Amino acid sequence: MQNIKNSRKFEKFSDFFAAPAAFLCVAITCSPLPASADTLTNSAITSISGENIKLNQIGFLPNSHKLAVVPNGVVDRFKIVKTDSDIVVMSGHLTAARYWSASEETVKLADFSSLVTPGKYKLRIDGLADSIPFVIAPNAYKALNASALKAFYYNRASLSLPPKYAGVYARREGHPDTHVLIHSSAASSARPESTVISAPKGWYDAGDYNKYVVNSGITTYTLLAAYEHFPAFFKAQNVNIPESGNGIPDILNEAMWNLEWMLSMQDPNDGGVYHKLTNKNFDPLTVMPDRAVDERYVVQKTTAAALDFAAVMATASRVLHPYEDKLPAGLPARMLRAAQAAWKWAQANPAVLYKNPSDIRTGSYDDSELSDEFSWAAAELYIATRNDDFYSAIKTEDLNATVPSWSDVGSLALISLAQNCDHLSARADCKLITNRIDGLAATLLAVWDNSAYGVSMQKEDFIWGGNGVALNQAMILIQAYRLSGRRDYLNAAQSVLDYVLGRNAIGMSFVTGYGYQSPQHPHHRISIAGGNRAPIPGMVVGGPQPGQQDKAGCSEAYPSSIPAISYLDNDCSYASNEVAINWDAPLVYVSAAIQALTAP
Ligand SMILES: [Ca+2]
Ligand SMILES: [Ca+2]
Repeated sequence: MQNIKNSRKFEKFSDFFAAPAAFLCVAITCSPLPASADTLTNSAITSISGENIKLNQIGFLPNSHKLAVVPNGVVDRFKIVKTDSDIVVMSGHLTAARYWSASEETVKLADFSSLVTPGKYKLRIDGLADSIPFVIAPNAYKALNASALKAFYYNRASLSLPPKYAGVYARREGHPDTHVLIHSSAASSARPESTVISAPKGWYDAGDYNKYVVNSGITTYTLLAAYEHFPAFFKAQNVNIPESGNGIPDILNEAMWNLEWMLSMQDPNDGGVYHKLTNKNFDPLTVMPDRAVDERYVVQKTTAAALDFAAVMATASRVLHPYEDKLPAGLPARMLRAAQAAWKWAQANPAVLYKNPSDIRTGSYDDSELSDEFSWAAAELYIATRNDDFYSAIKTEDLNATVPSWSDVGSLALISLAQNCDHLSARADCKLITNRIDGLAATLLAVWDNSAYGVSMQKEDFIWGGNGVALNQAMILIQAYRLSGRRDYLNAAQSVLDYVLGRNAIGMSFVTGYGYQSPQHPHHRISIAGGNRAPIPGMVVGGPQPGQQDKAGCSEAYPSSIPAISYLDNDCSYASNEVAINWDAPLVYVSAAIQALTAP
């Protein structure tokens, strides 16, 4: 399933190292950074983390499940004190010490779920420093959620960002992408090599400025699903983007920014979809979008791109339908027709796999297992059309639930089918669909229940983009909770959010701008090139993983090779500290879900 081979980052930056000019840029930006008084160095974080109490640094909802990780010691009790008065508001027993192989630590857990009164508190253990202050608040995750969504706006291509919306992150337009060349790998008789097409908008994918259909597919889907599952939450949200107040929820406006680009990635002559829109090489790390002016290309039509496109367009036609009168005329219907044309192309071209042409050195997102993409596209087309031929094409009997990733999208079919089971034809086996989701969630729950850190992630989940793995585990747990109402599923999902926000072996929040300690130097060109300001907030970094594929280009050493500690807050570290849209989208989903589903 998910492993390092499947990580496009690995593929991508292997190529990165093969490009001498780009490598030089890495070397330059990896020179030692000036010490900053208000940021802890990575080594400092690690040196204190072992003795520290670790918990979600953003805080909790009153009815959240609430856990903290406590270093092993002789004490077996904890207290919670109010920060303003030092009054003890509760005390409790720590769990027995247990070993977590991912961090090679033995720790205890403090469960303070019964504390539900809003306020500001610290967790106290005799003989240890108090925990950082944390809040219990009814809207604990609303700002985080809005920021995670706003991060997409900050990463929009083809748009200038004025101070009115972007504040200190205002910048000039980058990548109009109105003059994009058909690469030789994508040439056809109707569109020969070097034909000019226009394909503006979309989001920059990650640390780089390229746009990839496959990865933006799952990303856009995750945003659309967040709205489909929690419409009231998002209808009430205003994230201060140009489309705020236009009668369409901002999350749908944000999804539209990429959907409009994706539509332009389809060849109208045959329904095929280009795999990516890209430079030939990565831009230097220190170049802002408006100064990154390399020629842009669309490269090779692939089966995976056609199927992801079909799935996302069919989903969008469904989710956007209620706003049809506020959208360009006929857009949902146009999206469904585009989805069907892409599906038809994939039927005729069922095994066209992506491989970077020799002159293209950017991310590849290559995937050789496409049965899950066929199932997902078929499922979304079935929901949109209720045509039983599409249901047959899902092959639900062979479709096992797995934790979603850009290359493993089968569970997205199950999620959409479960969501829409009330509106399907008699062919749909909703019981089987529910059981598949529940079966996977039960496996994750068992891990959570037995975990020393109280999380569903295990040592093997610490791969490139492990925070994305974690948040997609939470996506599955949340589906199981929505289907079964079993509270443990929501608690386990809360624990994933806790992990990403600070209850981890490093003791830091992995979301830029959120938490007492958060990434200061993400591998993200706009944040790096933007100069002396905090990184763009609301972005999830990949997180610790032992591969350290970037260490040859980093002047700072990783503090450890232990999976859950192998992390470097340095912009050279694309293997642990890059950001990506497909890790941000599940943070949008999960933080909204927990805010919306946890009883007030
Ligand atoms: Ca809006
Ligand atoms: Ca696949």
